[in-house]
Amino acid sequence: MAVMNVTPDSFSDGGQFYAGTSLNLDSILAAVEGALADGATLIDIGGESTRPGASPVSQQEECDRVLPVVEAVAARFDVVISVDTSSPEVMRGAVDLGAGMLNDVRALRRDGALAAAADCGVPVCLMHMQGEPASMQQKPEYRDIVAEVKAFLAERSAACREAGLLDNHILWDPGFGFGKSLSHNLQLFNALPHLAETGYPLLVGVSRKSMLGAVTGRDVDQRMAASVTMAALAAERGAAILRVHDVRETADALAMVAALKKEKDQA
Ligand code: 7PJ
Repeated sequence: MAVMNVTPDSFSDGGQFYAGTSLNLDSILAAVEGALADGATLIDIGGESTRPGASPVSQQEECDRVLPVVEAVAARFDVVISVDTSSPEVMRGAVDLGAGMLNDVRALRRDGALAAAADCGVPVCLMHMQGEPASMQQKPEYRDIVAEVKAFLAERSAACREAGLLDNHILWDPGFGFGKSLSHNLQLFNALPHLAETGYPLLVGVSRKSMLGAVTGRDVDQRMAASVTMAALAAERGAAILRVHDVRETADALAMVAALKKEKDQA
């Protein structure tokens, strides 16, 4: 899954598709074309920065950013488009225009989001986050991070089924970096095989995140090796989808993981 942020302020790639404050559609289409050539099979389009400390955007602003991009990408490419949003209006608008998946860092907890997702009828990624982006990294606390994340995702999955979503349209994401210390993130990562046992496909997003900077001491533009390594390890531990910035390098790493698995399965 290739990340396409259509925000002026995302943490690793903010503003890359902007000329001043106006969005440049051609530069986005070129980036999508590149990501597909590099091996992406899903494109995740987001219009709200959820970096630590970010403030929320209005639904109107988010619609204005995201919907023209979804429309243009859907018209031009045969690829599954995921929209990274918590906003029911963006969900409905994007799926109307051809999006095939919803990715919500708030796990459909906003008013109207569960109903919107059920009406959309597409797969949904439920992500765990403690708190809100504006304050989530201030003092994250858990008694048992793995048990709490798992219980949260199970509760949200039950809410989804009650709202009418199909069980096989639900994906889980532990939400690396969202209200978690380095130790919390590492514990969760080590627990991926345990989470995978639940049967929900796992989506993992660690690409360029600060947990990698905390371990390696590298700035955000120097975290590719750590990102690719973690993507390969996540795949080995049962992740089904990797949400990444460095598509080509990650695709090579995943090809190696897949080759090892295939050889083993044949033995
Ligand atoms: C994630 C996400 C993630 C899912 C972002 C960033 C911050 N959606 N949206 N999982 N992260 N499902 O790209 O680092 O980890 S935005």
